[in-house]
Amino acid sequence: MTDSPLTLLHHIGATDVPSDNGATFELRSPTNGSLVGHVARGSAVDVDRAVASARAAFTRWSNTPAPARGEVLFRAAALLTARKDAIAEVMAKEMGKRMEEARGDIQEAIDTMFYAGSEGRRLFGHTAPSELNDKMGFTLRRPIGVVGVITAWNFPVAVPSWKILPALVCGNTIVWKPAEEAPASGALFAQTLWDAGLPPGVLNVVHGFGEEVGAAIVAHPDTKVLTFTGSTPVGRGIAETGGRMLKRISLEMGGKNPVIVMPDADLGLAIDGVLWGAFGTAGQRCTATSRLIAVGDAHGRMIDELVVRAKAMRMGDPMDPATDVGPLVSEAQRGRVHGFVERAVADGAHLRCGGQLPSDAALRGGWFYPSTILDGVKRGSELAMSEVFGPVLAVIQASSFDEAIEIANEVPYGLSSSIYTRDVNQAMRAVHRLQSGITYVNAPTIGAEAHFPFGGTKDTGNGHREGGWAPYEFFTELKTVYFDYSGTLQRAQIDNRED
Ligand code: UN1
Repeated sequence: MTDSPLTLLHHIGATDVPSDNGATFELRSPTNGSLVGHVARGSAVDVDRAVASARAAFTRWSNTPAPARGEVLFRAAALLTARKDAIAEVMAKEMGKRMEEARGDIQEAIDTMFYAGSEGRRLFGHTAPSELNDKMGFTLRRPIGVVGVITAWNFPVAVPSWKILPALVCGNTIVWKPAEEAPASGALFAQTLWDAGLPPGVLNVVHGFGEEVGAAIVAHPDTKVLTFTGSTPVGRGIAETGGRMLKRISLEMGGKNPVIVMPDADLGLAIDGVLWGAFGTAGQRCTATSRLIAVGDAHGRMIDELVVRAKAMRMGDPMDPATDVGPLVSEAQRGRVHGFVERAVADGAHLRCGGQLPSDAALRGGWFYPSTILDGVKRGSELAMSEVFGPVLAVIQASSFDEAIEIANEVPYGLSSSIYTRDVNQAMRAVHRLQSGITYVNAPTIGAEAHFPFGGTKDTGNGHREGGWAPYEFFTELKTVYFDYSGTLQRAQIDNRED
């Protein structure tokens, strides 16, 4: 990769195109403010063209046999594997993810390519006997049409892959708005699909901002399916607009993910897990561990070491292997995170480490924020309840397993949760009682794998799951076929009754 700024255009049909009105925006590195590129800034006009292109491509793509659609993904997986390091560098540069984690982000998309590609040879339906002779029933999965995809910046390749790849294998065509904070690595992921032979118009990319491009995708009468990852307020707005238009909508939103540590746990393991869960990706994950619920004396036995280890984490350039924590994605995001910390302190929480903007000259050019631990966070307080999306851990004490479960469940979100214990009965009880889409036992709240369903309860989502086998139902219309080979009129519920 060269260091000269990139030029990023929309991709509509077979070609890269500028915005209809010529507008662009600057993409700057959150590490040092350097110019990463100039990006086309789309509007409703560009979305309209992209949707028309996706509609035009639908007939041919939806009639391509599903195994052949899957083979495109296998070819793309080989390309993405070969380009993994180069794309990781672009990702690290544009949104500040550490190289090791950026590679992991891309690996998750490679894994999804293999899973989704092979789904082209399944897309199973059901068969069942009919209540009448010489008749049978079965189901088929049919593509729906144009899917509008809107994604967040924190997993610029993995999360889009969870949406785009199943949608493609199911025979739909796509208009995608990557996050404006991380459009370049997303575009390189899309490029692997085009280079692998995805026909023109099947995947169209329009860059830009939510109010301009995202809103136009949501409101367009021809995007029959919408899939979104981002904040709960934005997701609610999408559900309102899309709901009125009877669109099928999958929303993946916030989290306030707890790790419960029981006194009988392997505390060394729990400390490793909490640090990785809370401060990996600088806490900028929907799944980040944002609450430690320490039960009984687990609190006193782990808090000091947790603080010492968090203090020792090195902020720095995401390209430097010695860095533990990269920058936050933007000045606005850092301001937001710091605001949460300041209000928590004012509310009586005990700041044990971090919580201050770094003064080190080497870090002043970027949006760095130290790993921060607040102890004694009160139940029901803002920091106990709200998603921060930064490297901030709220520590809450509980006196018993039951109280810990109650605290874990009292937030509006339900994405991921975790319990550390050596007691299998207690672990299994927690699995049943924790109100979240994902629960880990003796592991932190992050680390979802491509072949399992991902998503959450309550305000985290609207009932759908990405990952694994789940999205293939979402991206298809179920058709039930009754096949009567009796040659006579057979009336269900009537002709097979003796009474
Ligand atoms: C997200 O934060 O939006 O489980 C996705 C994890 C990652 C995916 C996170 N595999 O943390």
